[in-house]
Amino acid sequence: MKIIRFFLFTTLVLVTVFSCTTPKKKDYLHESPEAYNKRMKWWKDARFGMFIHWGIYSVPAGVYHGKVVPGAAEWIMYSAKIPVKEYETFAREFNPVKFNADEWVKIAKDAGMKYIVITAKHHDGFCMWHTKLTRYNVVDATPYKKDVLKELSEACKKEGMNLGFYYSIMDWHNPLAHGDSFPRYRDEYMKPQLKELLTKYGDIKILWFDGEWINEWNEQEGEDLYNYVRSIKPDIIVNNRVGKGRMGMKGMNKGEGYVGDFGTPEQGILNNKSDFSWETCMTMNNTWGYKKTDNHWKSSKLLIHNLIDIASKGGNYLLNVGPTSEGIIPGPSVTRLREMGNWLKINGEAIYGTKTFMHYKEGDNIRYTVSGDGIYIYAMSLDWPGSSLTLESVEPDNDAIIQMLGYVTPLKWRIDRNQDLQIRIPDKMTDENNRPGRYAWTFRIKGKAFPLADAPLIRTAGGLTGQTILYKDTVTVYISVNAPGSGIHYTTDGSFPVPSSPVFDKPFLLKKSAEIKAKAYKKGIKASFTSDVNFVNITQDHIPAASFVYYEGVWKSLPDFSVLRPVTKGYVRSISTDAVRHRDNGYGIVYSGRLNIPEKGKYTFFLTSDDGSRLFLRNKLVIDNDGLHGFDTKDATVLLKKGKVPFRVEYFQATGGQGLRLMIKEEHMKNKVPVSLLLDKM
Ligand code: FHN
Repeated sequence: MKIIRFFLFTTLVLVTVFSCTTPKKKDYLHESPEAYNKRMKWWKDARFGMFIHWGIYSVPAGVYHGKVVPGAAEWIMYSAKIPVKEYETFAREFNPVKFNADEWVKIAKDAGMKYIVITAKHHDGFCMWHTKLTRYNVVDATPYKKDVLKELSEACKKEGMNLGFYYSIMDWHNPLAHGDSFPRYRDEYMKPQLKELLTKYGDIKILWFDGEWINEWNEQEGEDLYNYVRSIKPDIIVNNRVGKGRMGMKGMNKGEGYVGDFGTPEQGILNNKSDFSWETCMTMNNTWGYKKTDNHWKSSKLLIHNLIDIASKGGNYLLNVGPTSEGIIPGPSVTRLREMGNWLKINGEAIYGTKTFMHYKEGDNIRYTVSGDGIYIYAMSLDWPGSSLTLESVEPDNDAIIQMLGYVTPLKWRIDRNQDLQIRIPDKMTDENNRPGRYAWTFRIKGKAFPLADAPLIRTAGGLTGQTILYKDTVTVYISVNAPGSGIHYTTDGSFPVPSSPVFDKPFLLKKSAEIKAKAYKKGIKASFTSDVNFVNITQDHIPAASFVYYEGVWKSLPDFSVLRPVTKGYVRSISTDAVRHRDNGYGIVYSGRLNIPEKGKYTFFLTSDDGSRLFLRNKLVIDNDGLHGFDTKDATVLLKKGKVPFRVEYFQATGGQGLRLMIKEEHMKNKVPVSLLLDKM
């Protein structure tokens, strides 16, 4: 008995001593919402940052052995299967003598960007700082011999620009980073490098991990790495690619509890607001790293509209530049950033430090934000509103002063007969030179949200919805709304539904084309947004069309649709998925109809799809483009007589990219045209 007592006593003493002397590793994974919000505040207020993909991949710049390598330029080592030893020689050609860190920071600052995230180490493993862990770095391996991250960090400090580093967990250069030796890469290489980056380059604010998809990495290691970097720099902000929560390019987590401070949608924008912090990262063309042949630049208008849309949903916009191996940010990028900066100089208060509004949008062209103090509502119009702007979802204070940002004189406004806010636009602004800026205009309103339910759902018995619904002969119309205690009022002549308009109390039959509008009212007060659907009777109006049958399922190749139960069926005026699909992944569509072949001749069909598709003419397979693949095209040439030719297109989408296109070219035609132009009347 004495021995047991002695053992227990000794253990107790050891545990007490040990726990007092070894510092307890702080667990940052269970931070309080208050602490999280405090740490994230500057980042959420910032809204707009510059992503920089810069490395020795800018030397080949997307071209290898004289051939343009498909895909993003920073992947060239992988895409062109360049042996490590050969790829390393690019370091000897990397000499950014025109690099001027102050200039880069000024470009970002003039664009209205509040932070910069630059690639410290991308997948190729080349280190853009003077790391002690390998000589495969910008100081030891290039003729430039200077630490570009140090230059940039100093320039950022001078200008008060927040700086973050991108770090790829995946590493194609370090032999330890594959297979069983990965834990050594993680502990003996990756962690020490991250410590260098967090302690030798000033007040680093963000770690932007990537390449987490590799099999060697798991969520547990992500949590450990998150704790590790925050133990070095507690206020650091870390994206969700530190762990395994990300749902691919959609970027948000597949559930609760995954590690990381914000979601990272890539090349796309969330469809709605999100309670979880998020940041869309996007290229201005189609490549992150510099690619000499990629001049597919997004317009300044689109980039500004993206920023507005993202802000209205509470997100950040991390917009990429890919500098050349000389250290130059491409001119088209600089031009666009300058235009964004000009827009933000006028409208920035509607973006920076704002919160989301009850309704983040109205129609297709209005986005809302709310000032951080809640006093102002900002309505941003993505197209020029003309002589007046009508807003359904804002109730201005009685004495509200409504202004357009960039124009001092308060605007005239009233509540119109539809109970909506109507803002008068000064006549002189008909001349666009008299307008405050270009691309989008912000109206600042003191008031509150008018609580409105979503617009009533107008559909057919078969579940067809959308802005335009084609039908044959007759169609039964159903209308529903989620606005308890209200009545649905509708019109069939395109006029605005008011409380005196007919009440929808049962489905009704349509026999001709009609524009139907519907709105909920409760005791005469508007209770929903307004729906507007065009029903087109393709029989009566002799509209060329094709029929479609829509299915949902998960396939790796085209299924036998004849044994599947359709979700909906209807008619389309073009062979495309947008008007038909109900979701982005896991669906199939069969189109059929007749083509009016104008004259006898040789016709080449071009069938492009992501994922699989097939074309049949007179029920005979003509093109087989089936399978899981990118937006690939297959073609076939057939001899056709003049007249009507029955066709069928089968298509399925698994996941990722999606799309379908069917073009045709007669042998004497200069260009191919959409097959839709040859559709026969149903
Ligand atoms: O593979 C990388 C790619 O090169 C680029 O860095 C993007 C930017 O977010 N991230 C990965 C693709 O998801």
